[in-house]
Amino acid sequence: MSDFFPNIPKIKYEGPDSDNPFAFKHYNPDEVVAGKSMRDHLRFAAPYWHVMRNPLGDPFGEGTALTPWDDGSDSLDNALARVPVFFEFLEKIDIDLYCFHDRDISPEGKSLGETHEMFGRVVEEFEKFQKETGKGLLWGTACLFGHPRYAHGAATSPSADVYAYAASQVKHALEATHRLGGTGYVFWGGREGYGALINTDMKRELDHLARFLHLAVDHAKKIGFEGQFFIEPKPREPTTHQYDSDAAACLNFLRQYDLLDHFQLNIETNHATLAGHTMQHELQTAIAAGALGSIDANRGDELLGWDTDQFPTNIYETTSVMIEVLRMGGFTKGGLNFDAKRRRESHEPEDLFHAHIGGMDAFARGLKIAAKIIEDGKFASFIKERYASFDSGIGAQVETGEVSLDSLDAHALSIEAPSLRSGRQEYLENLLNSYL
Ligand code: XUL
Ligand code: CO
Repeated sequence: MSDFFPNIPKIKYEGPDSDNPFAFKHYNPDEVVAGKSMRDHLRFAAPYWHVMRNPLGDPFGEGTALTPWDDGSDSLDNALARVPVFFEFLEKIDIDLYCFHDRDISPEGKSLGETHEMFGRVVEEFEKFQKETGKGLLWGTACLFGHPRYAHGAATSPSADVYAYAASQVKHALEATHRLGGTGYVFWGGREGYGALINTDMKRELDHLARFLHLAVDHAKKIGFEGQFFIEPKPREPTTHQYDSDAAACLNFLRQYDLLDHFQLNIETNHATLAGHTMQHELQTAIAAGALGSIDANRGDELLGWDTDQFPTNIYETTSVMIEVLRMGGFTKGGLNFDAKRRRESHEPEDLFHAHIGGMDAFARGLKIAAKIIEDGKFASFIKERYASFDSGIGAQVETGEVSLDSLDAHALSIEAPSLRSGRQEYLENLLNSYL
């Protein structure tokens, strides 16, 4: 394999005492934690859009990323030339899986037919490199938000022709995902929302979106794709209001339109915080509905308040994420996709490695700490005890549905007024810190 990162060695585990910046200090892929290797627990994936296509611009300045392998053109040849670079990156960073949007791996052609043709050619190249390297696809998706034709939405566009274009892209992206053995397919509805209600028929747009997702489910059946469909919630950015604004909104939509059997959620940390929730809140909301599927691992900047897609480095947060992942019994078709980019100032290829090493080590620590917390069972037994009044007597009857307002009224009248018990939040926060 050619060498696009000549000064970067293959990244290996050297342990917490190592001062080699190009080594893992905590991520030891084959080490077994809670009955499974770290590699299998964490199922890391790298996103093509950030690793290969993000120029690192911001709203006030152009991109800074140094990409000596890229001629800067939107040609098919350039798209093909990027593929070996990406697979070399995956090899060196020791990440087994990746994710892509159709339009970040191949360009838009002069016609839709030409676009699909070029896409097919690049997918062939991915297939070849997957075979050579043993890397696999976590999930694919279609970019239904970048092109100006989607300015009013894709599946929620007021134009039926735009809707058909979007459907055509999904058909091809889904078929490519199937061909590449992807275990999932994501919908992130970047433009599926509105800028203003004054020109919008919300009910019709929601109906169209649901129909669109059903069409994808039908097509998956037709082609034999058995991967998992995911919706990725995000509030605002880019639209004023996005229909998939948070986990609860997505679940309600999926339930209303009879889609809950076919979809799970792909929860992203920075989207959770933009929605005014913690990541753990979004994860628990999804888990409570049996619908947590996958995670886009990153973090926001508390001082900025937009989708900065930074690499996850906060051990407190990675621990809380891994507690939820372990509690749900681990990933099946999902994984931890680093939907994260370097800062504009970190523009050299080696920064890609520092960024991913940091994210992987932060999640490795989170995994180990979470496993210990769960093994010790102190939090679980505290919470169990806190709800113990529902384990027997009137509480148990509430849970089994054997009560009425009359029987609860009679019970309340027959007892002493309930005493107030402490929730011990600060005690538990101290206990949590003792593990970190
Ligand atoms: C956008 C975002 C997307 C999805 C895939 O904020 O997170 O990159 O992950 O479309
Ligand atoms: Co994402």
